[in-house]
Amino acid sequence: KGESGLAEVNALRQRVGILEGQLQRLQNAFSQYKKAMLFPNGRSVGEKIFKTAGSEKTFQDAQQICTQAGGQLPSPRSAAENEALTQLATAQNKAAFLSMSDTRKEGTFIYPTGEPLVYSNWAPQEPNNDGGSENCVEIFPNGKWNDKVCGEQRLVICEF
Ligand code: 289
Ligand code: CA
Repeated sequence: KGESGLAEVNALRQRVGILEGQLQRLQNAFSQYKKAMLFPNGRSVGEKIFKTAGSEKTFQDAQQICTQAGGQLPSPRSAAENEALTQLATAQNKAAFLSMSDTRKEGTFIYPTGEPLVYSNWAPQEPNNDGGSENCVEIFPNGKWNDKVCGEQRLVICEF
């Protein structure tokens, strides 16, 4: 009994050693994969990833592109997330659409989930609903936000 117990412990030790090696190789491969995946048009913030393909589309088309890719339009919920989007917009020198809109109730911007904003970075005097028909939100290369007509074409950035 004592000897067979020792053999079992040794067998388990060997299996743990093998698993540790496999985990290490997986971690190395994942870290390499992340770097390659984010180069040059992606940014990661916490568990979020933002990525742009560089093209410009209307809000509706941009929404569809992101959804089809398994993501969604970007919902920056903190200064750090806004900064990551700013870097992508700056690199492309283009304003990009965010996910939020006030189509349901003028003046109340919500996420696609229906939740009201927990963070905002409006440019001075914005949102102003210019011409009475600005229900979408663009982020400028300087990181500030403007409400904008949804039918305009803006840089597509998706959030994953
Ligand atoms: O069509 C008006 C827009 O292009 C923008 O014009 C001005 O920059 C400001 O009035 C903005 O609020 C507006 O979205
Ligand atoms: Ca505006």
